[in-house]
Amino acid sequence: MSGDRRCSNGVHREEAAQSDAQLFDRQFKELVMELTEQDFTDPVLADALGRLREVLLYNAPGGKRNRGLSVIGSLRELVPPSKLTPEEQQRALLVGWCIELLQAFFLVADDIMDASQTRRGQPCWYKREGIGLDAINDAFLLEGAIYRLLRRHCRGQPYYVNLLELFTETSFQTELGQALDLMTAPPHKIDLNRFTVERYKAIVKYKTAFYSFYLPVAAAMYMAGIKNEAEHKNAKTILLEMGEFFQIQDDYLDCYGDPAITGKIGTDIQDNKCSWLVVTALGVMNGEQRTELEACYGRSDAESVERVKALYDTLDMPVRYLQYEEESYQRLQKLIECHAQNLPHTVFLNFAKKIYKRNK
Ligand code: DMA
Ligand code: MG
Ligand code: MG
Ligand code: MG
Repeated sequence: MSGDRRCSNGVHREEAAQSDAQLFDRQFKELVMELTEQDFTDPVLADALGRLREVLLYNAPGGKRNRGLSVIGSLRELVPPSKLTPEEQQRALLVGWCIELLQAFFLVADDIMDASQTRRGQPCWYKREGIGLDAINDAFLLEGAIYRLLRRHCRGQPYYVNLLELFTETSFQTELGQALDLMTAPPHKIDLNRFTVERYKAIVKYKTAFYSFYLPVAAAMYMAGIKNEAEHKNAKTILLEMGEFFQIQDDYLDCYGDPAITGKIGTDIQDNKCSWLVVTALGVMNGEQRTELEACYGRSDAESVERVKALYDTLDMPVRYLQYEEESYQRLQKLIECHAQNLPHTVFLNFAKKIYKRNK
């Protein structure tokens, strides 16, 4: 699997990654055209396809594209360059876009459910003039687009069914995770006892880690012909750990990130969310502080939100976060050592490089 390597040094790898990113961006326009002009040609659908086009253009690009680009990135680590045909590279970029579409589908819905204002530096889709809850159907359109594309481009491949099952299974896991996330945060029902470490871990594993980390690497593994369950289990162990850390960062940035950089304004405190910050803070606060938190968590007025943030500051949450980040990074390196037996470590290390110390 790892014999014939083109990327014998970091320079080639950087170059490949750069041109993959350019090809990836260029491919998007083609996909939009394909979905909106070639897939269905019945003229009575013109308005609906126009809508789909708008939804795609507004919601699919503009993110970090880490998930999408890691399909081709991982495939390059798994298959020797001489065996990777241009057609297969195109398909890997396409499968990457399918993951970005899955992400767009979840985010459009997530922003409605979380009552968020902005995403990727622009108003959330449902917040746009004249959109509102029609965005629910737009989310379904984004999801549907995934399977149109997979069918058109991958139907003849030996891994087609594996990819289909992977996408549907991962979607369901994410939906279960979102259910847990929402149920643990009922509006106006503050019960700090709900916010346990166990519940937190379950939420983030299901709502984030499977689709953001396991999905892109598993897709590349199937494309490379790696179907072996033990191999997938090993990769999953490492990737779910990364996913947990990634969501912890997301929770940290919800409160401490700069909206000009993250592109979104935090809502976790107002939404009564079981965030890493509240779970960790609960573990170190005294009774008086707990009473204070009970009085101001999960409320949308600015003063209550400020009181929660003041409490987080008193408890040195930014320092605790940095400590956690360092520990998590060390733990991950060990996991890669133990679990990435037959898989090239670079598959995981490249991913890790993109997420540790991020501010976006
Ligand atoms: C996001 O959790 C999970 C999914 C499946 C979209 P979140 O609400 O914390 O995400 P964000 O902070 O981006 O709204
Ligand atoms: Mg959200
Ligand atoms: Mg959410
Ligand atoms: Mg968040």
